[in-house]
Amino acid sequence: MISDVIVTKAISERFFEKFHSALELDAAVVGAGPSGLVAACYLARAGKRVAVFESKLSTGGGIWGGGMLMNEIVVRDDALDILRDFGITYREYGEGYYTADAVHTASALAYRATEAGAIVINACSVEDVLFMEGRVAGVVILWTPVVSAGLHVDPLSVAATTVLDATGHASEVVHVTVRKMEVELNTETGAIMGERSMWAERGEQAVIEHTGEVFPGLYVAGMAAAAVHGGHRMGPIFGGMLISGKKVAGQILASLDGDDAEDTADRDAIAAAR
Ligand code: 48F
Repeated sequence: MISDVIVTKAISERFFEKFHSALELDAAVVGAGPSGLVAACYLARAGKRVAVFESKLSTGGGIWGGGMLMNEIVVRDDALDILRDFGITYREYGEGYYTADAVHTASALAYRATEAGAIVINACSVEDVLFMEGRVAGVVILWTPVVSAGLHVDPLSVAATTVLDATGHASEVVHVTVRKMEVELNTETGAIMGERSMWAERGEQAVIEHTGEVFPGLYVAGMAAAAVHGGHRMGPIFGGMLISGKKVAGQILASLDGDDAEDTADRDAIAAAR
């Protein structure tokens, strides 16, 4: 006999266990696209308390549809070590180009991040940041259906030593921080520079180069790094996103652990941050 009430109790108790352990974090990752999931995985593997807040029901961001709904993605050889680390199968296309199935890739990234201990809270939008003592100190969250329905409901807060904006083109966390707190960012102009048109070669470089802290406590990775620093977009080539996620994990680990980072954290991720 199945008790409907036990099913309800099991779900609610287990969910709130998870939710409570996501309230005081070393890193709050906003957005479960490729850069956010890779960052979350390396942070969790290094033993950090990390949760990913994803506004959609599904993780994976822009991976699923590959290019123009053809569900394959392209990576160059510089990101193959990350594919291998996540157990993602890929095939050589020729001259340093490789392809991977988009559904397989999106699934593997979520699987590895959660396997490592990252908590994913999905259907949950970050709509603001906690801002204290001149730094970003956490995120303000609300269920996405509440936001979409326009219900007048107050959000709740999560404290985090570091916050990663991995929200892709929209770079929503940086936007809300600049809009509400009028902060100066660590960009060439001090402001959000906006994304430029497609140029894969430059875009891939810019994403990696600009990955990092843009304001005390607030980091950018993936397409958000390009959008905040004025980089080009690059379409369905994903190596830069993966490398950016690993790089930012190393930077966050170095900032959390200071001089002990090399001893306590994932050496490989720290090396990627250099
Ligand atoms: O866009 P997305 O996949 O970010 P990414 O890691 O990768 C970019 C590529 O997918 C692609 C590309 C490759 O060349 O350009 O676009 O930079 O994933 C961003 C995730 O953030 C979620 C959104 O639903 C998506 O899954 N997101 C956006 N805003 C919020 C959010 C928010 N305010 N709160 C929570 N999640």
